Amino acid sequence: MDYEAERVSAEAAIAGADSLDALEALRVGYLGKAGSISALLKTLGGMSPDQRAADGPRIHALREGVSTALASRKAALEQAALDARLAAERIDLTLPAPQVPRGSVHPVSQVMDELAEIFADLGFAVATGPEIEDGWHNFTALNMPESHPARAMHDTFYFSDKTAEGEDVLLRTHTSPVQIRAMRATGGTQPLRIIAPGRVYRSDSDATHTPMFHQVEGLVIGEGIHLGHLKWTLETFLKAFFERDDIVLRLRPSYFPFTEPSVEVDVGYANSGGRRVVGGNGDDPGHGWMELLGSGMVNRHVLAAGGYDPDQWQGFAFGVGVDRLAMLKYGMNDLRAFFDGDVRWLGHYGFAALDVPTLSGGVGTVA
Ligand code: 2NL
Repeated sequence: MDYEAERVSAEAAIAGADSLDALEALRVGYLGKAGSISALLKTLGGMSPDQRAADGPRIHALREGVSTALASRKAALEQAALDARLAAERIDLTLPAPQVPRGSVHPVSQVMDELAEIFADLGFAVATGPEIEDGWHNFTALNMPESHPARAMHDTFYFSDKTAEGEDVLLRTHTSPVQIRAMRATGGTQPLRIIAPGRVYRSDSDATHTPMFHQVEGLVIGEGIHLGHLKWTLETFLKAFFERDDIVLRLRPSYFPFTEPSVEVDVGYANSGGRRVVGGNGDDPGHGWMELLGSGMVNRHVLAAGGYDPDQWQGFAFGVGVDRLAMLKYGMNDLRAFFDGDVRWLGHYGFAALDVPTLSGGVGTVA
């Protein structure tokens, strides 16, 4: 038997195998249990010692040659299969990414950002402070002593403990205590122009009240500040916020413990298909007045509690509900939906993260 010719022909067949399956079929044909080379190996047992000494090395060389050829063809075919797969599954990393659902900015956050921007252009800084307050900063400093009926009217959430000074511990019912803290921080020596936006809490819950809501208060302190400054500031703010020039205000005398005189501010609106649209004179046909803000000149007791000499300094202040402002501007009608966290509501009323407010309208930036 010409083992060498057998090896050459086997190696040629192996080199010509064009798939891993064809190669496996060849392997079984040569080296499998019933394979031709396996059969040759079995003949060694029946040979004479001389013949075995002569044929043994040849048959083993044949088996070695075929094994090596099978392994190298297998590696080549696998490499070709991998190359083909890599070519087919190539990813273009420069293609635009598929759209994925994104979060959105809550209307309350959007309105707070708008307020901060409008008032920044009028020279107001944003002040923040603790939501857990003491009775002195939340009430006493605002001209509401222990016995004051307004204190009971605030539906306050109280904690069970007291401060080291024996004061009540409570959730702030308005952002005024932030302003008291800001006043005291100047030592009563400098004018002040701040807004204090944030969460406030009252134990009250129905269709138009939630136990947590958002308020922004504004405070200006200076020498010679008067009601005219208050009116101009609120008018300028509301025109910028509602993005219209025909905002008409009506100021009515009112009462707050922390301001004297106190002024309630109504804004004219038009009835438009059952919806109230801010703008126009409330006395005109098809129009009305809606209460929007509370404000007034800072009460001298409050100036004194803030560390200012009320004979030298004057100030005005105002407070407004942010949730209500958002509803009016963006047309929501159910306050409770604000805090449900329903992604369908958020998707509908939410703002894109980079939809930065641009409401400054040329008032001019104050350094
Ligand atoms: C309303 C009324 C108001 C103030 C808030 C204030 C703060 C200080 C001193 C004086 Cl530190 N006043 N804040 C003044 C008038 C009204 O809010 O109806 N808010 C929704």
